[in-house]
Amino acid sequence: QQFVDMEESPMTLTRFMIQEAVESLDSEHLQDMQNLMASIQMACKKISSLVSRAGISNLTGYEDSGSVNIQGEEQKKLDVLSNDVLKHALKWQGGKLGIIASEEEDEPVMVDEMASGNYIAVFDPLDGSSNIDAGIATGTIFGIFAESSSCLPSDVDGGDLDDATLSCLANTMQPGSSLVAAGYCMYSSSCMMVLTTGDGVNGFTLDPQIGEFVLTHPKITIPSRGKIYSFNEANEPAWDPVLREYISNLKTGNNQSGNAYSSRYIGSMVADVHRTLMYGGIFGYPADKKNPNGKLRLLYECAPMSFLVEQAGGMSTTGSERVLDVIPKAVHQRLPLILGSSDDVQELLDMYAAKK
Ligand code: AHM
Ligand code: MG
Repeated sequence: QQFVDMEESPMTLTRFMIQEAVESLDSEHLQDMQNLMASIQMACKKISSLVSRAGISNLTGYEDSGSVNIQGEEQKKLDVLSNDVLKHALKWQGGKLGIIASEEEDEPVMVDEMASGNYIAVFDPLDGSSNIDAGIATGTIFGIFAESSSCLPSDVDGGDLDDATLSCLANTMQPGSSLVAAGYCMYSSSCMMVLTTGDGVNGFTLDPQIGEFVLTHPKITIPSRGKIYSFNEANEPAWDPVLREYISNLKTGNNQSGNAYSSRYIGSMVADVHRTLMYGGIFGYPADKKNPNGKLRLLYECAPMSFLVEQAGGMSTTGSERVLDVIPKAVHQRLPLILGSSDDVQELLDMYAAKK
C-alpha cells in the first residue's frame, strides 16, 4: 500500500521526532532528542539484525575470553557487541552527550572528550540476553537525563579522574523523575521501539520493507486493570507475606476485580513489560529473602521502564515508594520493582498499608 499510494508517506520515527520538535515550545531540546533518537534507532536496527542473525553468524553463547561484567555476570557475545554498537552510535551528537552509563560498563564513560555535556544516556544494551540462544525476545532499554550541572571540556584531562570530572560523572546519579526521555526496543516477532519524551508513550514497528520504524501504536495507555500477573514465581517462598497473599488472591479471584488472573512470565523484562503495557496487569521483580533489593537495576532498567509506565497511565513502585523518586547511590544499584495497571498496583499498595 505504501508504495502504491505515493501521496501517503508513513509516519516514521524520524518524521515523528521532527514534528514533535517543530510543534514544541522547547524546540531546541526536542531537536536534541531527535538527534539522540536518530543514533539510538540506528543502533537498535543494527542490534536487531545481529540478534536475528545470531545463530547464522556464530554470535550465540558467551564471550570466548570468558569476560564478566562488573556484576559478576558472564558476558554473552551479543551483550558486548550491542554495548559497542550503542556506544559508537551515541558518539556523534555534536558535543551534546556527555556521559553514558551501561549495564556492561564498570563505570560511567565520557562519550566525547570535547563534549560540553547536556545529556546523559543510560542503557541496558541487550536485556534478557540469557534467553538469546533459545530465540526468546530480548530488548534494549534506554533513558536520557539532562545534566544537572555542567560538564566543561576542561573537566576532562584524559589522565586520572580529577575532582571536577568525578563530579561531572556524578551527574548520572539522578532519580527517574529527572529523565527527559526513555524507551525500549524489543527484538521479538516484530522489532518495536516504544518511547516517551515526557508527553505520552508511542510505539513504532520496524518495517523491514523500508528499514524504518513506523508509528503503529500511537498514544499507548495501559488498561487501568488487567488479568495477568508476571513474576518469577519460583521465588514465591522467599517473598514477603503481603505479596504472597496478594498473588494467591489473584489466582482465586479473591481480589477487588473478582477475576482469577493468568500467569505469564517470559523472563525478559522488555517483553514482560511490553505485554503489561499492551494488555494490563502487574509485573514485578520484588525483594526476596536472598535478594533484598530484587534483581533489576535502578538506573537503566527500573527508572526508564517506570517513566514509560507512568507516562502510559500506570504505576511503578518498590512496594514502599515510587520508583521514579529513588535517588541512585551507585550506577549498578538494584531495586525491587512492581509496575503495571494502576488499579492492580494500587491494590497491592493498599494491602501493604493495611498490614503496617
Ligand atoms: P540481564 O540484564 O542480566 O539480562 O537480567 C535481567 C533479566 C530481566 O530481563 C528479567 O526480568 C529478569 O532478568 C529475569 O530474571 P529471572 O531469570 O531471575 O527470573
Ligand atoms: Mg538487564
